[in-house]
Amino acid sequence: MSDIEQLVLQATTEFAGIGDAAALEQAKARYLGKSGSVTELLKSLGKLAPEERKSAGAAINSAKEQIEAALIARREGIRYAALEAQLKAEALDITLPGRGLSTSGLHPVTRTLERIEALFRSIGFDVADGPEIEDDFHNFTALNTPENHPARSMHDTFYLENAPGLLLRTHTSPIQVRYMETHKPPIRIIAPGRVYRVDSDATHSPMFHQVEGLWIDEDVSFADLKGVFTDFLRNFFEKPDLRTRFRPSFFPFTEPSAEIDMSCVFCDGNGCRVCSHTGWLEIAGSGMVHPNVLKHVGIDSEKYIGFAFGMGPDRLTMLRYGVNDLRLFFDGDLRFLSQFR
Ligand code: 2NM
Repeated sequence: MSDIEQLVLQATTEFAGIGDAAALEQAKARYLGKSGSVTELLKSLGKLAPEERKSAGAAINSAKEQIEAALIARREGIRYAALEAQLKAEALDITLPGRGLSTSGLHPVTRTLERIEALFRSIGFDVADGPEIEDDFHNFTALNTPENHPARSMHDTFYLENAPGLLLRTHTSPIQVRYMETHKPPIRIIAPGRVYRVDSDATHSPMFHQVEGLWIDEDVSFADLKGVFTDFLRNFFEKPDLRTRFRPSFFPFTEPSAEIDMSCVFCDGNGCRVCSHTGWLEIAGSGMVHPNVLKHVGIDSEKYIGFAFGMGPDRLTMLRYGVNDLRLFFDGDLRFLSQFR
């Protein structure tokens, strides 16, 4: 290797090892500065014989160019490394954690409603629906509820402020009224849905659910009511030995009327805290549809008769899953709801 090639190798190797801009400029001065090695070589050309000057000059210029190129490349390298370091130091994390995938599930009350619907469909009942904003006729008058009945007061019923005669239905019976207005017997339906009453404490929510049932035909009896409802409860709670009892009661829309109790599903009727040591749980209201109701919907009350019942699927859900506070169903707290996935 010639001295010039040696010099080029030395310069490029030295440059490559420098990581600091000031140090690089000092190294540059040693090769390309006023008294740098390359400058000294160029000055020495004058001492050479004229015939040698041309080739030696070309070799030195070539070496100078190579060293300058290495210098420029290294400057770029240092500048780029400094920029990289700055970007890294000033970097902002503009990302957010992903939302992730979670499993969804049906609300426990929805599961109960679907279970009730499936059981009644299996014995030939249809599932009917209707509006949550009702009129006075379908919610009260058609159901034989007198003008002065307390349920009609503003203390018990939500009336719409700017729509006289309209209210939030207080039961799902108006669904059945509408169904009877538009269908001829035999009628076999259940009417599930949301209902609203002015009531709010540990055991009452202003919105809750109801499922009512209705069977109208030429010879439907109270015995049919007892059989259908007892069978339903035994299937719903998966307790073949569950017992029911029917206590005389009063509703404007049924005559006779009865409260339905079932043997406690926690102690099988032996008495426990859930049933207040009685062995029984109140579970539904029921009765034979009042002839006045049939008259209001244009069904011949001399020819047709039937039973109706009404129950609270929210309470059924509490009993089935062992939940002790009704409000948990309507708070929307996932810590509670996700236990039903
Ligand atoms: C209940 C209790 C007893 C009932 C009556 C009717 C209708 F529309 F046929 F007259 N629907 N639901 C009824 C009867 C509801 O809920 C405690």
